[in-house]
Amino acid sequence: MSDDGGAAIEDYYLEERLFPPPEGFVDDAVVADRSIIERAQHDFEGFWADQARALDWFDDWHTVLEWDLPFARWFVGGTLNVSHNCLDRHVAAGLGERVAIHWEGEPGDTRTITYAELLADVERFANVLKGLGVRRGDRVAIYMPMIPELPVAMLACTRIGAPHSVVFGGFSPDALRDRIDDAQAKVLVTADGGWRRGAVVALKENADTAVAEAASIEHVVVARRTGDAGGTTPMTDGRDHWWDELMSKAPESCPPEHMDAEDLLYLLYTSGTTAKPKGIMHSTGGYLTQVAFTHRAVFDLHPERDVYWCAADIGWVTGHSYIVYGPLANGATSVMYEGTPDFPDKDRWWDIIERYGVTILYCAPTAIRTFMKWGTEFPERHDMSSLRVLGSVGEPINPEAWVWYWTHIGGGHCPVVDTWWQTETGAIMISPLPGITTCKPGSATFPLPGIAAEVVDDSGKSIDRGGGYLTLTRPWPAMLRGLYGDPERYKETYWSRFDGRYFAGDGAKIDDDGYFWLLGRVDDVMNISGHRISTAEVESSLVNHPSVAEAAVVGAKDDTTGQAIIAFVTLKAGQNETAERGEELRGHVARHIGSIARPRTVIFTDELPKTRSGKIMRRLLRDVAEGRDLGDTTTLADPRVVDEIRRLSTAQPTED
Ligand code: 7RM
Repeated sequence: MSDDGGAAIEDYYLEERLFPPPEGFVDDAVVADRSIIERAQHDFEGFWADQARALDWFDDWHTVLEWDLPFARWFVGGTLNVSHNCLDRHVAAGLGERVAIHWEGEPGDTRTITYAELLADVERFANVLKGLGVRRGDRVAIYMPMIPELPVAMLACTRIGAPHSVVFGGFSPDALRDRIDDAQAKVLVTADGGWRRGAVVALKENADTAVAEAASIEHVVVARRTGDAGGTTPMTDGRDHWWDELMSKAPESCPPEHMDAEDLLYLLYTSGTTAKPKGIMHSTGGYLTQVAFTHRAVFDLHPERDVYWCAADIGWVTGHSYIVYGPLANGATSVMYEGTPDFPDKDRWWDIIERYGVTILYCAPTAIRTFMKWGTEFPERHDMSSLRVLGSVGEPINPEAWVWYWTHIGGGHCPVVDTWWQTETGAIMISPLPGITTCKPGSATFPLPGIAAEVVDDSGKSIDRGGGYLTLTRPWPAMLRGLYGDPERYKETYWSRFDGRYFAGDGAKIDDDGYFWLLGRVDDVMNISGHRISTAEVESSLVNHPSVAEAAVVGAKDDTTGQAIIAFVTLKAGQNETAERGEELRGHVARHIGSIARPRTVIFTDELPKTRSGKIMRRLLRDVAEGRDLGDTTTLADPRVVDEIRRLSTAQPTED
């Protein structure tokens, strides 16, 4: 990253503007007292211990951190319970009537759930699980749509000390079976179906296929969501049980288990470089400490008055940390929405913000760019003056989308926090702090208090300016504790590339003012005639062109240059996909970054293939670009996109 377009990147960001915290934002920002930032710098263990003290512990820890690189133990000797921290203590503090979840289903049905009601459901469901033979330490698989029963199931697991493994509802039966198998889960919690763009996703049918080949499952609990709309649901006698029938028979009260701070809270599978998914292990005390702190600090959360909406799916880590555990640990009121932004129409999101008076919105750049593509007429029809803070996560946000978000959604009065973190880090690591940080659109700005991030060059030497690899140099409380059943792979994957450092897999650059810029996965770094060019950089340049809504760039094999840049581009409404436009875009990138970054081919497509979590499927695009077999596409948001991209890639490329 450093050996080529360093200067070119500077050129591109010459247009960078500074965005200080909006005037009159808040004078009572959660982190307004900068002394905590200083404390974190001088004594990071003491700082994290302060944050841990904000939780309820049954027994105090005796040691804040034991660090036997790369294995960390935080708050050693301490005991606590996550569901107690997320529910009981708020009810005990008199907040039982506060709304925990404003839930909205895709068809428009709604439910309002208070902390007292959520606690009651969680206690009952914890007893249901116990009744099915689940004991402390047993794994429970969860395969559900975005309905309130999902967080109930998760919290019930934490109450009895049974680690959960949530498998995203868009995954195939095979993917579900592999995850159940790896975790040796005893019980599967699912639903008859889920709603997606007006159609029923056959969850129970998928679950049946998976469980037929997953011998560890003894019982399946089925929540009712789609009912008859999904056809009749076959139930296997003795194995399958309706959620509501078990709940009506379950005892009301279930005291929380006293869990060790280091006990496994959950597994979350994420795909790595090999076919076998990695079971990321998260702990109890450290994880909850960091998600609760970051949720308060990064979103400037004032639980007594904020209405917070994280528009992710709980099937991904963003939902685990910032729909379920962070907000509930902080006693926040959240919106939880089952559907997609374009159903039944393009007003849905803004309508939700208006109706619930959402004050904090957290979503992905891919959503923001989609909204840009649709145009400002949709948000403009709605009163969104309740918004105070906007967040972004999942991939680098291009400056144009950042400024659009700031201007058209935030109305210029909301800080925009671009939050960098990973399934593995468990919680936000690099992000602005609202009310404090002066932002640069496209930059995640600085590591949070208590976090030590450094950019290193190829040899592992830390550099304080320029581009390289993002590493973490000290343990952090929410860090993964390992890969389930594979300690060697944990060491090898994260701790072996650079001595004594956690390597995040991301490229990053530090600018002259010390700001961190995430440049995408280093496996997305292209090598063109020996020059390293980041896919994110070229994408940023493309989406900066007024005609472009979205762009994904991949490096395809090229006999002369090693790799060639192939750009998949979605134009804004009303723009024409002509060869001239393709030429113009190639020239545009060459002007912005340098001719070395000029895409060889521009392919126009109506939509980009994305995983359900909104990440662009670069591997697939690379395959399309190189004309290879497409393999498994089950994590695609819309599989038809593949066909379209395949067709277009042969029909319309503009070549030199
Ligand atoms: C939270 C999440 C992790 C990868 C990570 C990055 C990319 C996430 C940002 C980002 C630039 C951001 N977990 N990423 N957030 N890149 N700026 N603010 O997405 O495990 O699913 O993905 O996502 O490449 O390594 S994840």
